[in-house]
Amino acid sequence: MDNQLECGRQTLDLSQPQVMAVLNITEDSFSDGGRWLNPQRALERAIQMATEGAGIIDIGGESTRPGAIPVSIAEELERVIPVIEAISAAVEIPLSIDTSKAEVMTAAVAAGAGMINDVWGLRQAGALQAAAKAKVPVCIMHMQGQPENMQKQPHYENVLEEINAFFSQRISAVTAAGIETEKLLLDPGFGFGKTLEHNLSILANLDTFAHFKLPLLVGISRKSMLGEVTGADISDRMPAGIAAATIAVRQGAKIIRTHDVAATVQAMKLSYAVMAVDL
Ligand code: 8Y4
Repeated sequence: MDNQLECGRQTLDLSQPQVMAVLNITEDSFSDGGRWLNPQRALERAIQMATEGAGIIDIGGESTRPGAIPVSIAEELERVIPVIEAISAAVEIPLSIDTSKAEVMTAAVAAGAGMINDVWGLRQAGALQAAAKAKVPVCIMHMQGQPENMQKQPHYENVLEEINAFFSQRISAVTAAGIETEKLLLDPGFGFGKTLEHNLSILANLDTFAHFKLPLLVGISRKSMLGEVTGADISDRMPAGIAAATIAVRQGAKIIRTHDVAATVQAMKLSYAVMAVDL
């Protein structure tokens, strides 16, 4: 079959749009309030996500929201490794590790993760080498600045051109480190060093990244751009998130990272059914 992404022992079918379910194992995550810190609760939620039709579960132990406090390697390992072990033994779908730290990438893949999702695009110490050794797919996300200060004064001459140039540069660096191009996914990083205007411009023009011929992943769910446009607060942004996901898949996005699994899966099924119409 074509368009199958091999994620370690699992496969992700990219012949149709897939939902990446967000599972935060953090104490300070304002979306989940730390409810998934306990491995048992995380496992229950993961089983529910898989049942709701998620194609992959993204497990993160380090909050990357603007202004978040960095987490130590030991703390991050303690949070995510037991959860990855438990979930990979219980669910069939691939797991992704949301981390920028080389040590966490290595341990997470050994524990059963089949993809690396790095908001730093493998720019932190040792990450290129760790990802090359892990031999699993890697999502390269664009971020201007760093989580501590990225929303201070985001500035671009041309946001689309600059993200394009970043992707080109990272593809070169990553392939030079021995990672196959076929293992890469690209993500413009909504909200990571971007104003509302930048985010809307990226969403309106996502198809400008199609020329790389790599799967596009996007994460818009619950983000402030949705609140800025609609006035809805964080717990009330799902309809706007669904609209954004639909706009993205219509332009070729293959993976939608979201907190709202069942609703997004349903919307993606409808979008794909319409996209498959050939007359
Ligand atoms: C409410 C809840 C409001 C969460 C904002 C947020 C992306 C990502 C994140 C993304 C990829 C987030 C780890 C930020 N966003 N990875 N990670 N793409 N690949 N904020 O857009 O969800 S964390």
